[in-house]
Amino acid sequence: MPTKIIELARHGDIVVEKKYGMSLEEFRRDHLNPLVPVVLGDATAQWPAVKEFSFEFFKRRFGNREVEIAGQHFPLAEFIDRLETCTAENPAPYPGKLALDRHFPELIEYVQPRFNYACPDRIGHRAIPQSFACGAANYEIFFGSSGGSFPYVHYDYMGFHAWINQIVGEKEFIIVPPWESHYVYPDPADPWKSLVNNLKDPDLERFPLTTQATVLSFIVGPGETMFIPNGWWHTTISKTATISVAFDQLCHSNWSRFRAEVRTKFAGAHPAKQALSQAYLALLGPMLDLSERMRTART
Ligand SMILES: O=C(O)CCC(=O)C(=O)O
Ligand SMILES: [Fe+2]
Repeated sequence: MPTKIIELARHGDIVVEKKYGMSLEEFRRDHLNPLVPVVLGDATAQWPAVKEFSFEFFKRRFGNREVEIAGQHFPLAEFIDRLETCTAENPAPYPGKLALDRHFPELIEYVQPRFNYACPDRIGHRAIPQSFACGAANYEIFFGSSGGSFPYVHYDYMGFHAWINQIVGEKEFIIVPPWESHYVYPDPADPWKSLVNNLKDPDLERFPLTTQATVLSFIVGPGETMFIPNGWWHTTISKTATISVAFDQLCHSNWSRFRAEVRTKFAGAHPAKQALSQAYLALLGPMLDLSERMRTART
């Protein structure tokens, strides 16, 4: 069956599409390797989460569980009531983000299987020192209210690819390509964060170059998955109350970017330590490539 394609956004020659029934080969050729974002309409079709998760489900099963959101502690039921009743003008704090394995370990099986497009992944590999992976959480669950916007425009740290799986409600994504970083004013103190907080209505006195940026925005709905390759600037706004589950990926296609990020992260370390970590990653990359290829050949 041919891949079903729906155009979501276009700006000049940059297009964001939603695809159904895409082969792994096509994903790697057209998205993973050239670093082209895409929305997958059916990657999570097997996830029990897509059928089962709702605000009602979380209130019933975990309503009394205490969660910390934006520095405040709530029983989850109280936070959910707030999400569902607050207004777009006065949204609940966002992101209401929790590590799934720490807060809801019993729900990990609801976000399985890991679909092929996001495999292999090296983030949890035992050969990668935890300090390099910045303790990236396996799966994070995000609860949002209508109007809740991610607090800044950014790209994911350490050069990771981001996978954001929309489970309940609709979220708008606003993205800008990596080669236009100079139009979005990276924060000199945190170069993966932009100083511009509203890309759709920027402060043109402070940020005049944003008018030249290719800003693409589109909606991702329940059961759909956003793939954001490393380096793409992004932020979100929930259009309704939302639940999403996100994870990062490190593989062959972002390995060199990851090495560059490790170099920057440890720029202040002793030169011998830096040289050693770079030499280690230079050797490890091809070894992991080989072992991943052998594993694929066996399956
Ligand atoms: O789902 C969202 O609101 C965006 C999440 C995100 O970009 C991140 O956590 O890095
Ligand atoms: Fe992100």
